[in-house]
Amino acid sequence: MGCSESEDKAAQGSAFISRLFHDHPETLDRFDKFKGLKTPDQMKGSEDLKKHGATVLTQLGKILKQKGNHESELKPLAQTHATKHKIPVKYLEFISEVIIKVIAEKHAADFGADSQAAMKKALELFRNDMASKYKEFGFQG
Ligand code: BLA
Repeated sequence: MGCSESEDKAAQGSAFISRLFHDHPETLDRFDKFKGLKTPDQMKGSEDLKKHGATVLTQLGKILKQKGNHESELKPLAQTHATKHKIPVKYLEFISEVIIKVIAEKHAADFGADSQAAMKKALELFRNDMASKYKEFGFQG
């Protein structure tokens, strides 16, 4: 209530990321800057995690809005994720599952089977295209 759109984004984005760390703790190892976060409370209180959450949601929103026509957004993202962050495709699968799970829990009434299926499909397309770009950057993912 009374939250600005950017605050919502930070809160929702960081909810996805902390759920990812909770369900798949090995993903935390990819983040030098979040390695020190040990408890759910520490994660909730981290301004840096909120910032990252907002970054992730902003970028994901941009990509999904392109409905597959996302080459110009995807390429630089695939490049950093392949060559710098080294994020396996498996982890992209994990975050996709988490996104659907968290939305389903928080917004059950507005996220029925059809919406879930549509979101799942959009994230699959995102992931498949990331995976093929990874290969262009020499990362098997
Ligand atoms: C950084 N991740 C970023 C950035 C963006 C995204 C825009 C900053 C710019 C860049 O480095 O390219 C985007 N991150 C996303 C999107 C998703 C996401 C769209 O999670 C979800 C669909 N990146 C992943 C996954 C992990 C990940 C699954 O996609 C971890 C398991 C890690 N992203 C990751 C790391 C950084 C990053 C380690 C660098 C963080 C930093 O040090 O600032």
